[in-house]
Amino acid sequence: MRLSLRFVLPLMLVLAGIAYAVAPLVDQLTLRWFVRDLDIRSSLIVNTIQEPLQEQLAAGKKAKIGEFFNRITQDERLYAVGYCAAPQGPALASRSLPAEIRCAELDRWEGPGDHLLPSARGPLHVAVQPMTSEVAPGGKLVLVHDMSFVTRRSEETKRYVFYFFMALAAVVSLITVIIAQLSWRGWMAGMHSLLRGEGLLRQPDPGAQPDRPEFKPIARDLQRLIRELEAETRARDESQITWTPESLRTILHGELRGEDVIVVSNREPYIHQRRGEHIEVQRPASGLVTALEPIMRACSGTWIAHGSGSADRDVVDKHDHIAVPPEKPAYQIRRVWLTAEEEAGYYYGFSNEGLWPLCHIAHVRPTFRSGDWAQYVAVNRKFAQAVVSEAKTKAPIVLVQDYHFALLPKMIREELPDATVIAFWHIPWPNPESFAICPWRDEVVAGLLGSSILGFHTQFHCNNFVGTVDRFLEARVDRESFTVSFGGKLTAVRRYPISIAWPPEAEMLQKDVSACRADIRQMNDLPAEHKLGIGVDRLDYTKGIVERFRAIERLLELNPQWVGRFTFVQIAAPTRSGIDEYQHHEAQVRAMATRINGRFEHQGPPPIVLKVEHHEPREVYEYFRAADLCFVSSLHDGMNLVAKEFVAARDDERGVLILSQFTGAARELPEALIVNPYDADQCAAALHLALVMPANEQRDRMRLMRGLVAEFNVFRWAGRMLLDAAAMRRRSRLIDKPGAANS
Ligand code: GDG
Repeated sequence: MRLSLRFVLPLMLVLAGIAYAVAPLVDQLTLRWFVRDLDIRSSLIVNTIQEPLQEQLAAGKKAKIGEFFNRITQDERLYAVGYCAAPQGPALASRSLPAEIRCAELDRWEGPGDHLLPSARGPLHVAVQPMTSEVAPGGKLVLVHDMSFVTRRSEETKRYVFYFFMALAAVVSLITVIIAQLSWRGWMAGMHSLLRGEGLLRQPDPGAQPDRPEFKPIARDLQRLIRELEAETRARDESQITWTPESLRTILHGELRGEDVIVVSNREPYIHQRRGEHIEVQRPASGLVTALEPIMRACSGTWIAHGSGSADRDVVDKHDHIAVPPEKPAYQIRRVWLTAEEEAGYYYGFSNEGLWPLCHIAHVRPTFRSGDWAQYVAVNRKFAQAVVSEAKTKAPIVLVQDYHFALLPKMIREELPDATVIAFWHIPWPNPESFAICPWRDEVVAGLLGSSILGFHTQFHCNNFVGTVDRFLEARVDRESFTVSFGGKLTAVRRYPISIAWPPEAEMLQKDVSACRADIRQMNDLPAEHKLGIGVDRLDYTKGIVERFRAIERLLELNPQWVGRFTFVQIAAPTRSGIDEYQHHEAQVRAMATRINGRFEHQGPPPIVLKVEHHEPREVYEYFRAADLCFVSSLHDGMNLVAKEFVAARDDERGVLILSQFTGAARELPEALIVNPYDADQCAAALHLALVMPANEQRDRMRLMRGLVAEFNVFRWAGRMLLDAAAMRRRSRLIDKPGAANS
């Protein structure tokens, strides 16, 4: 309707304009026709009245001539008649003859031309005709016609012309709009199917219209163009955004207005613990919580997680909800309760004894038990039901976190086909051969392919995943757009490198570096100028703590000047201690530290200080600020946030980062000293280099790394995934329901 009005109104205006422009022409034309008519009519009258006039003249009855003329001007159009016997003298005329018409000036009214005389009642037409009789040689008859009827007729004609053009406009508009609507619909339908690739890139069903190969390149080009435009716009927009919790909130308010956002993770963002009579709220130190909390606050979403705290059940409402943060509630946690058997099978068993070693090349054999798998499936199903019951709309955005929930995306999609599921895999994805070890590899991969977007830290992990799909599933893999089409559903596999909050909380940097250096050395009974290295990890075999200690031992062997002058503090937070492998690992780490320290006993402070306990984030940062170097020697790590935290802690632009080449972080921080943790000699050389590195080189390296972490912070990580999801939803609305995207 709007389209029709947009077209019809201008057309009407144009045609009205034409009618207006044509009006003077109509006037001129009608005038000319009537003048010609009156000329003919005048000749006719002259011929008719010549004879009676002649008789009157012959009889010399001049008075009768005036009467005669008065009589014949009763005619509605004949206004006046006059007779001039000669140029001199007065005319014999009817009473109505205008004074301007004099016998002496009759030449004015003769010859070619319209001969109009203006008057108060309108134009008058004057015709002068010579008499042909012998009785009045040289005499001339003057006939004056009233032309006001011409103006009336002309007005009428103009009105008809205007009506004609308006009617024409209406008919033309109607026909054009009908044709346009028909072809627009056809064209749009064609365009949408073209963009979907239906009938062009693939045939929806064998009975459908025949394939049109000539359109295939156009369809492909169009799809690529749209993708490129989107990528370009995104890149341009993103490069102008300084990512902070506020900018993330603002962007999400704009992009995801009113969208229903649900996060699912195993670990909850707030844990309620019973301490005697009191209930204490703990915030696990986790990059994931830091990244996702601004999203939750911005969208007032729901975070579904395993309720693991000893007082968790005591504080929830009857729907297992609790509003958080406690000091200023902005979103809610929905707690899911697990039995001891479920936790043993799903969390300790399949997730941490199966998938964790399977995905990390750390030479610990994965253990797969069918009982664990059954619990993993059951717990994933339990969380899927929680997602469905928490969804406020049919198309929520669900952020599924980590390897504990590989089956969840597919389960959610079965219940909520219009949901946008973003799954993020925080650990590496191994090559297809390694992944094939998993007895339920097909189910795990198919489960993840229920996602709309599947994220990894590095392109290498994306490649491995897509390779695994290609090898084991009947799926269509597009390596150009990095999408997988499986079971009629498209999954985009994307790289989203995780990071930390920038700037770090002010509290972390409150104590100045010199005070941190002095206090930490004093606390550990170390001399004031003692060289200090730091390592902070969960006590996990993938973190390469054993290899790190071996490298320290090698440093002291190769460069004995550091014996008694260098100490490495290892903070090792206990983790998964219910699993045998972790217990063996802890024992191995403890024994190794004791052996190395024993070897260099009596030569000053010990080379290794091992602290197997959880530390508060503020204490961790104090160690980072006090150290001369930080050593991250993971055997395999999705990203490794410790490396980025060390960089963030060093606002003095000092300190050296030694970083394993097998971490995702190594791809983003090439200014670190990159090492192979299996090569003890190389690591020892890096340690020595770090200990003697001049201040200006430390500053140059640190400055570059700080710049990167500042720019590529955790708010960008979260924001990019959600912006991609928002764009995906807009596109699918546009393709599925033309016009809906604007509504
Ligand atoms: C997985 C992936 C990926 C450690 N000990 C203490 C403590 N921490 C903090 C660190 C850091 C976090 O824990 C560890 O993060 P990482 O990234 O190093 O490693 P994972 O726990 O294995 O995390 C990993 C990450 O997911 C995110 O996607 O980077 O590759 O394996 O923040 O500071 N914090 C406190 N006390 C400790 O004793 N407060």
